[in-house]
Amino acid sequence: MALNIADLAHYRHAGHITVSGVFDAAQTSAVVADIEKWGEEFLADLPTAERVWYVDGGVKARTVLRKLDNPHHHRESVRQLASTPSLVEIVESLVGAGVSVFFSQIFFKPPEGGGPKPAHQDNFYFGPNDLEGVVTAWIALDDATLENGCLYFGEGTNRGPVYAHEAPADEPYNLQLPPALMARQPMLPAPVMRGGVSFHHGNTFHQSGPNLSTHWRRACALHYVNSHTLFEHPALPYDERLKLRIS
Ligand SMILES: O=C(O)CCC(=O)C(=O)O
Repeated sequence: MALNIADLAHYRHAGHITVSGVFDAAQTSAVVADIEKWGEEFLADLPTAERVWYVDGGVKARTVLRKLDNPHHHRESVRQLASTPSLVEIVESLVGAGVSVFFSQIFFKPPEGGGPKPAHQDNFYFGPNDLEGVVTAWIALDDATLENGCLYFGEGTNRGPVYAHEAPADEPYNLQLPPALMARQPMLPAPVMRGGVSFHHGNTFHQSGPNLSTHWRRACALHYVNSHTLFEHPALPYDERLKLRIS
């Protein structure tokens, strides 16, 4: 499932590309079952002070997780996704051979109010020594649609700089691109069907809307680096000991 020359040219130009059908229904269902179980355990043990980081503020009727960090470290089901040869082949074609997962996240985006993720650049969060050495593989565990909060991208922003981000005073983790910059940046939706993967460059502006549907929009984001890329000046703490060599 390697990318062809036209696909690679599209990625270099637009800063992202979607590949359908990388995983089948059995694979996505197994991961969903596993992260649901993990999420219940995590929520039960979550200290009050950390709830604001992990609980979705948009869903008022019940307590539900917004995200979980480093599933590649905690869950065998996600390690299997991360080392799937067809996925790794694409990742290597984008950043070069010899890749590792440096960080990963489950985004739950629950039905009936799951909150939006404001526009940001992963390379501001990660501060890599090589801006070209980071690619995110965003795996759709459910269909991601306009209604349930698919990703939106700023076409070609991968070819621009990394901008300073700002965060609301009470949400220091929620770093985002300044509103004045976003006012002049069109963002285009990129729906992905379950089992498809959206790959984006670390500089590419991206965001997601709220979940206005009655369906989950769960996804697993694997942040890969090539063999010489490190998070040298990260904006938030990332634990390098959790880096997982894949190839
Ligand atoms: O899934 C989302 O809503 C946000 C994803 C994201 O920011 C990422 O994968 O880098």
